[in-house]
Amino acid sequence: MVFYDAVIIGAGFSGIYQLHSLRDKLKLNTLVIESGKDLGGTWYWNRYPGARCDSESHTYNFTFSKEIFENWSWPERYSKQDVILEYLNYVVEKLSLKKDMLFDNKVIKAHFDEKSKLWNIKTDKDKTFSCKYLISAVGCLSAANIPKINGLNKFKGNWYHTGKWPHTGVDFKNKRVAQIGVGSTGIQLAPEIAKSAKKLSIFQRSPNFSIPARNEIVNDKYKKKIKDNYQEIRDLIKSTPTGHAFQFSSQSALDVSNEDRKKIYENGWQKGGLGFRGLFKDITTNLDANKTVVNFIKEKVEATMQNKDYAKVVTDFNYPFATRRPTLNTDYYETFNKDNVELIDISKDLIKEITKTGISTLNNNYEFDIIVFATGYDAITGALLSIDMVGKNNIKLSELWKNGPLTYLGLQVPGFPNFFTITGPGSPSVLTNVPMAIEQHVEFITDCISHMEKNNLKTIETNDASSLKWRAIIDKAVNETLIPESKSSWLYGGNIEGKAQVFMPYPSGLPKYKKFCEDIVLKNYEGFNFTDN
Ligand code: NA7
Repeated sequence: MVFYDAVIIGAGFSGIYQLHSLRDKLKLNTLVIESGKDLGGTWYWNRYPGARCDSESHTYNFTFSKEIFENWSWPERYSKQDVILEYLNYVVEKLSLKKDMLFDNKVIKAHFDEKSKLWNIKTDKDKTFSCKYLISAVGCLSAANIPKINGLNKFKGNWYHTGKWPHTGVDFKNKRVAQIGVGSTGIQLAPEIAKSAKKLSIFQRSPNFSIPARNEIVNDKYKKKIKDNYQEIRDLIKSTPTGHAFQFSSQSALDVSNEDRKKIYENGWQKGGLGFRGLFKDITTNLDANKTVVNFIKEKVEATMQNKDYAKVVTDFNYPFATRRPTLNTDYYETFNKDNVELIDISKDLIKEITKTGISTLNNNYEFDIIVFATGYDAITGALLSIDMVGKNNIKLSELWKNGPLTYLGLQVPGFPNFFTITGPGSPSVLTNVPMAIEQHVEFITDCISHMEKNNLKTIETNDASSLKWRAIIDKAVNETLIPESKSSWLYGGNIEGKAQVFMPYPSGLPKYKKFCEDIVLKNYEGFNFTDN
């Protein structure tokens, strides 16, 4: 068994910055263990055609180093998967991090030893390690959700999940393709499959709101402006609730005339991007305000789609706008105007089973060569719970979280000393431009470990009271919004059969969260307990 001061699970954005911080700032002997054959996390796995980030490129990167920021240029408004992967490799190379990463090893077990106060870790390749600090950087959207549909094992064609896309790519040319799922991923993917498939059949269970991305190649002048404004950009994206470079309007959607409101929505629609949801302050808190945007989007989509039956299905919204993560698209609605694309409403005609040759619904039998699952993830807790994690007094994480995750600040779990979670449940994570949440968490964890090392402290652990208090703060805050109108979303665990329905991320924005953390540190890490032997 090899000893490290710290072990980090995962080599995506979180693992990369955490390794740099612990190894280069605190001089701790640190190892990253990664299940993929290389670094990148989400951007290593999600190689499906059309995979692109919804955050604008210059905001979806690290900001901790001016030099790293300024020496990189993003070619498009939103970055493609392969470019983000190239960027992460650039950062890792610049900081010489790869030598401290172990790939192709999935952590399958992590048990806390109460005598030694160390974590004992085992991987699927039978490698064992022990460490003082264990940090989860497993990501919120990494445990693929492959729906349990009867008969998948009988299917004679090929099937894929978007989050585990083959590195060799998939050839759709002249193929009959089924795509199940129309979340962010499915909406990016469908226009790409439709370009070459003989036929694309899109299976929709719930409609999704989607705003035009308006992606574009950026020119040198724009690139220079980004580089010249490092500090301003950093300050801005660290100060907005979502970690994006847009502010929410201070105006109510109900305080303007119908005409003015339409103009504002139209401008937002033409501009494209996630900023659309910030056009009025009460879109996510007032149902009447929300209805104005729903009606606008319906009109836009109906005007785009030639098949009016399809238009009805994709706009049959059964939850308010932005109560799930809004998606961005490039020609998604236009794709339904192609002759080789059909829409199947499986909320009415339920999938019965997968057969040798395709998919049977209650009313129809369809034949396919390829089935693509764009069915999302066991989000936020799935990856962590796939590890056999045991804390003090033999508490299993799966047992402790049976009725929903319990953490303090999304950073620590009661009964799991010296174990930290980056973007764990209870963090602002997926409700923000995620790298901004990651930078905050990594810096908090690094400062905390530095404090422990300086003061010869052995363990840090949160307690039940603090985590219950944190849960109550989250519940109260989310209940003041319209988000509970969509409990079937993955934010509530509603997409996974049998998963406890609990709202998982912290919903009140990054600056408020950061202030919480700072106050806690000033009060000598209130809510955490340290031991020194
Ligand atoms: P999402 O957003 O979870 O979307 C998954 C889609 O798959 C959604 O349309 C689901 O319908 C559908 N789905 C899931 N399970 C089934 C079953 N069993 N049958 C039919 N349809 C199903 O995942 P994405 O990968 O698109 O995006 C995840 C995040 O990645 C995204 O928010 C960004 O943060 C990046 P449902 O709506 O549940 O009825």
